[in-house]
Amino acid sequence: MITDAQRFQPFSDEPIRLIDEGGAWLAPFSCDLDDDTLIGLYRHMVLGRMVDERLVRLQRLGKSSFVAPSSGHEAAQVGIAGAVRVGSDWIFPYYRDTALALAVGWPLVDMLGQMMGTRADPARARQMPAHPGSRALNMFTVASPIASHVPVAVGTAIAQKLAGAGDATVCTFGDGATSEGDWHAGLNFAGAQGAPIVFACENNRYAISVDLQHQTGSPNVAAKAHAYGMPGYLVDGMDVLASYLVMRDVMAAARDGLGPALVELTVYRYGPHSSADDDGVYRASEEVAAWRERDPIPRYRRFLEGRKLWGDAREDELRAALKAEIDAAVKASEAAGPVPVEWMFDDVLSRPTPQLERQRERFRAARRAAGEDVEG
Ligand SMILES: Cc1ncc(C[n+]2csc(CCOP(=O)(O)OP(=O)(O)O)c2C)c(N)n1
Repeated sequence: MITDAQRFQPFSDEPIRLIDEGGAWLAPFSCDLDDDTLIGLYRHMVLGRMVDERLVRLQRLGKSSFVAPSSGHEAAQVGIAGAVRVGSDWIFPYYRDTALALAVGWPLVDMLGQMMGTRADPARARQMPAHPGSRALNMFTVASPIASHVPVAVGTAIAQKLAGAGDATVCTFGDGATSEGDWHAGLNFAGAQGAPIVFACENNRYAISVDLQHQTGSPNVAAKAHAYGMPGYLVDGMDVLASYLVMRDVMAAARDGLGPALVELTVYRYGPHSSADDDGVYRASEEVAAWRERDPIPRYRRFLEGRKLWGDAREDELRAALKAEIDAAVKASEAAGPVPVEWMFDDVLSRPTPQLERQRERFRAARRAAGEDVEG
C-alpha cells in the first residue's frame, strides 16, 4: 500500500501528474476523492475561467481600469485553494489569483466591486484592481511589489507555530518573484525556523516578457528548495488533481509540524500579462495555440466523463447557472455606484489632523463650486 509520505517524491525531474491529456488516471494508487469533491473542483475551474473572461471584457468596456488575466492557471489555483482550511489557515495570494480567491469563498460581488472600484468593494476602492483581500477568509491583501508579501507570510507562519494551534500559511507568486531578494530572505527564514508554510509558485514561464531561461540558472524553481532545507515539488499545474493532492499533503505536513515546502506548479497564461501588455511582441501566437490544446478545463472534464460524472447536459446547466451568478454580481457591483472621492480622506489616521480636516473642507468646497454632488 502506498502511504501519503511515499506518494509524492520531491525533486523529481518530471512534473508530478495524476491524469494525462486525455483525462486518464495515471497514478499507481487510486483516487480517494468523493464525487462531490471531484465535481466541486471542476465547478471552481469553470467559474474562474468565466469570471476571468468577463473581467477582461469589463476592462475593455472601461468599467475596470486593470486586469491580470488568469485563464490557464485554474487547475493550479483551484488545487491550492482546496488545500486551505478557510478561516484558520492564512492565504497570501498574488494579483493573478482570481480562481483561487473565488474558490476559497471570496464573494463574487466583492470581487466585482474591487475590480470596478465601486461601493461594493469592501476595501472602499483603495487598491488597484486585481488586489483582493479578506479579513473573514484570512486572505492577506495582495501587494503590488513582487514578492514583498513573502517575508510577511513567513512571519505569519512563525506566529502560527508559536501559537501552536496547528494552522498553516500558503503563499503564492509567479516564477518572476523567485528572482527577488524578498523571496530568498523569506524562504531562508522559513527553512531556519521550520515555519508551517507552503510556497506555491504558479510558473507560467514568463515574468511579463522575460522568459524563465533568462530568470534563473536552476533547472526548475522547485530545485531552489534544496538550498533552504525544505522539499521542493515539481507539479503539472494544469492537472487539477495533482495540484490539489500535492498541496493537500504538504499543507497537512506543515500543520503537523514537519516544516515548510516549495511547490512549483507549471501552468501557462493564455492572455497577456495584464491589460497593459501586448504579448504579441515576445511570444508567438503558435505557442499560445499549442498550450490552448492542453487546456486544464477540458482535460479534467474528460476525467470526469470517464467516471460518468459529467456530460453535455450538466455542462450546459453549470455554465448557465454561473453566467446568471456573474451577471447578477456585475449588476450589483454597478448598482452600488462609484465610491465618493471624499473617501480618500477617511481611514488614513484614526484621528484626522486639523490640516487634513482643512484639506477635506477645501476639497468639498471646490467640488460644490464646480456643481458636483458632495457627500457629507
Ligand atoms: C518589485 C517589483 N518589480 C517590478 C514590478 C513590475 N512587475 C509587475 S508584474 C511583474 C512580473 C511578475 O512575474 P511573475 O512573478 O512570473 O508572475 P506572473 O505575472 O507571470 O504571474 C513585474 C516585473 C513590480 N510590481 N514589483
